Amino acid sequence: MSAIKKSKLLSLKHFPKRGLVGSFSSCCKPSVFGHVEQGPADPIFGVAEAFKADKNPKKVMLGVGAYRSDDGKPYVLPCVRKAEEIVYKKCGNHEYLPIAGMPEFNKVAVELALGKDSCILKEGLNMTVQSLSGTGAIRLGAAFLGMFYKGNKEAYISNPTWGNHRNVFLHSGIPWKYYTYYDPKTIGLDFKGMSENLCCIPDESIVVFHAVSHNPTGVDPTPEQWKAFSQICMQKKHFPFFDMAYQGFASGDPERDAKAVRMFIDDGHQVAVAQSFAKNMGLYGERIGAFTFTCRSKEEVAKVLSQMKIVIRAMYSNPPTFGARLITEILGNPELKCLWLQDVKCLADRIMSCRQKLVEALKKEGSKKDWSHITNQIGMFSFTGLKPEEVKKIIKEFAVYMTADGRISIASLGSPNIDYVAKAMHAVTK
Ligand code: KET
Repeated sequence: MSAIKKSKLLSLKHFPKRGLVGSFSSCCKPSVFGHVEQGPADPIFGVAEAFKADKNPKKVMLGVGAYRSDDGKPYVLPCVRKAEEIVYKKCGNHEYLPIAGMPEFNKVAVELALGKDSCILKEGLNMTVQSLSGTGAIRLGAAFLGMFYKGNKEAYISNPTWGNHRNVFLHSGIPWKYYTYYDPKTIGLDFKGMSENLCCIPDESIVVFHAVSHNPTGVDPTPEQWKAFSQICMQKKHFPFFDMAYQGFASGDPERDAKAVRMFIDDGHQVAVAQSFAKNMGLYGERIGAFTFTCRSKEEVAKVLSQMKIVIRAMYSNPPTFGARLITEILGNPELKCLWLQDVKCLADRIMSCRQKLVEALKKEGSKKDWSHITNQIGMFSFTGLKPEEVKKIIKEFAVYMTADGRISIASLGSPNIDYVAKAMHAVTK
């Protein structure tokens, strides 16, 4: 028998018989994925899945941080609508972008973060690339540090933090550890604990800071406290890694919200800055962001960029165009930029007024608890202080969905649901 015939016989004999009603699940060859275990649902997007499945007509979704208009609908910023028209009229092509992204976009993005007058930008000491929104920016920075960082290759993240920080650093080959951040007793920053922690972790550690609007607590350091952290990081030679997902969202003023990042740079630190345009431009699904390392020389910028391009090429080759075109129009055109500044101020103001309204509604319901932290906190979220069993109860009995740590997206509150949410919060906390 020829070799070909022999191998044909072998393959036929070993091929599972699937009659007309047979299926791949009854196949006799064990699956290569047989050992894979069920993973836990994402602590944030998992809430959205549970919400979708709930049949309660009164259900309210406060889990994912996405801005809603007062009537609870997704909201497209007026400046974005105008930019869309301009982009469509320009009738651009669908060619690949360069690996590092659209150069015009990278320029306006980093200018927004560091300030147009930044010495770093004037001297060309920034390595900036376009990224897949804020998550993608952090991922690029982490991947680069995983390969090239010579200091203590551990990421110190705040306790608590945005749940995905752990994943992103771990998947980039960088183990993470917590530093003290939040004090549940004062519902504020544990300044002493955090300072002590930053002093006693190994020198040259990577320290991840929320540049503004700390997620999930809504508690930001004061300028004096930032100064103290900057000094500690300088003494300890830590590498500050800023996650800047909410520039403009906290105060309504993007310049003011960039103060911490700019202070660290002015103090002489080399930093990483991961920017997202999901929230401050309402471009969640467009996945548009930017990542910057500040360097010490132009030669260093060129070398770091060359390696970053290799990282990007291996991950996703090059980024998408649409979001970059929109942002370039908005930030690069003085008229549209002015409109955006008004838009982002409106978002921030509505969030602040929702905080107020929620506290008033809780009082109206008869709650005697002190809810002043809701109005003191800043940004998209409020860390309500609801305990895990209260969160379970509010979801089960009222279909008010939030993350298990009691975080609510204030930006999802509005006229149709605010009284109902207050009633539910009072019922589970009295
Ligand atoms: N950093 C922080 C602190 C953050 O809250 C988010 C998103 C991101 C980065 C990433 O955003 P991106 O969409 O990749 O630009 N937070 C909301 C959504 C999410 O979990 O992805 C949230 O906390 O609900």
